[in-house]
Amino acid sequence: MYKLYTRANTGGFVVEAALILAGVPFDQIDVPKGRPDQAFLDISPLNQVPVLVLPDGSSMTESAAICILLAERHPEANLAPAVNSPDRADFLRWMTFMSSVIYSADLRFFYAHRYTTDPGGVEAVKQAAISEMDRGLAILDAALESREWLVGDQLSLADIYLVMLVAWHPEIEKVPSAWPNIERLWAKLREHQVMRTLNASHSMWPA
Ligand SMILES: N[C@@H](CCC(=O)N[C@@H](CS)C(=O)NCC(=O)O)C(=O)O
Repeated sequence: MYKLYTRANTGGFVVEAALILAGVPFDQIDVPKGRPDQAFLDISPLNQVPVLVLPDGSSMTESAAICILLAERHPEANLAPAVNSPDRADFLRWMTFMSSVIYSADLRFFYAHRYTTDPGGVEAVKQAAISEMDRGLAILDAALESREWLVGDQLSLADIYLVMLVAWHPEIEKVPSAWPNIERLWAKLREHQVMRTLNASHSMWPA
């Protein structure tokens, strides 16, 4: 059985969504923020969630990689375009783009003190992080132009990953006017039954 180490309103959101959509049973362990125990550090050396322990007992970090693996292991759930689908390249591209560009910009905003040795520089790190989020979201908004879904012609984990990231934007009120295509996707996912259920425990956005 899978075991998901997570915490509300973190990257564990999309992994939990993937497991639920795949219809596979899993144990969920809440990892409180703060001082970790050694057992958790052994599977997550950066003390970050999510961590997924696989049925064979091995474990992995990195939300995008976890999503890609779950989609591969549960093809019947259509969590992503199939490995040989023409849409696969877009899926891999956007998952990696979102985790490397936007998720990391979120971390620079929320953990700004880690990204400067100048105590007076924290605000500048935060502002630069917002600019980088905005640059990435503009690219994704353009990719969504005239498309219902980010990848292919149906919901995939890329859409859920994008909505998770946009929900963390520190200037959330600007989403509808700045990125109308992302807002359109988000509005649709806010009505999705699994997202509604998950949001009740994660409080990613106002119900
Ligand atoms: N690259 C990792 C980032 C994971 C991450 O930064 N998780 C945050 C929560 S969203 C965390 O656990 N932060 C605690 C910390 O960095 O101390 C991923 O994509 O899974």
